[in-house]
Amino acid sequence: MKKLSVFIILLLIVSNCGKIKIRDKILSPESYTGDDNILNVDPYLSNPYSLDVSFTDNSIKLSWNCNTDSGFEKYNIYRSAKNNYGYFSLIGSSTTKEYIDQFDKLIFYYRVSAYYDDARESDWSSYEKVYNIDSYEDDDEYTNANTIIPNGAVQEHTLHGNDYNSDEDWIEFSAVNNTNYTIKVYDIEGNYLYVYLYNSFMSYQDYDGDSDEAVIYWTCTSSGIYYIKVYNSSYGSGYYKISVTY
Ligand SMILES: [Ca+2]
Ligand SMILES: [Ca+2]
Repeated sequence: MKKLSVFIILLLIVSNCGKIKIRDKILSPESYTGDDNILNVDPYLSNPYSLDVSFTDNSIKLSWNCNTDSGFEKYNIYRSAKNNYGYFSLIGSSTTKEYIDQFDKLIFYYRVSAYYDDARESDWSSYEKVYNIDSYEDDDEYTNANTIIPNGAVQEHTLHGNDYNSDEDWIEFSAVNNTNYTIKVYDIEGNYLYVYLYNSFMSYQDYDGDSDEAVIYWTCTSSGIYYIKVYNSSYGSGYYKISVTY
């Protein structure tokens, strides 16, 4: 009887360890540092593909495709601030090929897997990098431009557009006659960014465009409010910092 009790206790410990191990692996993949199966991965299951991100009602909408097998239960959605397998965390699940998320970081990544009712899980989809909606939106028209203070704080913006819907950012500043200004857009991510400078009559003053750093050196000849427009010439998404100095 004693032997049987010990056996049952051992059996419970072993089975619980197994459960905890699987659960930990699924819920805390950020603890993983290797590059083989971080989940209870079944390599024969099809993983989701064509993961896409769009923005709707200030939310992030994920959509994807997948060829599922029998026993399919749900999709698991993972998010990371770094493009590294070891840093992705499970944030939610969906029984459809869509997921709506809200997150306040400017740049991060998603991956999706398919989860089955016997605790098997497909490998992750390819990652999708997200340039989130920044806190200055909606600034797509010069009438909604946000103010930047010359010699003041640097601003961080994103262009959250995609192939069909481009973001455009307007920023205004007060300039003084006979002063030399430097408008610098730097730490650029994404495709070719253009920076345009206009006066308050929307008369074009100057421009620059670059994939690393775009700079306008400009001398003000009439005090007033001036407008900066930043956009991506290929409707892509991206990130930049902007400063105005004199
Ligand atoms: Ca923006
Ligand atoms: Ca904008």
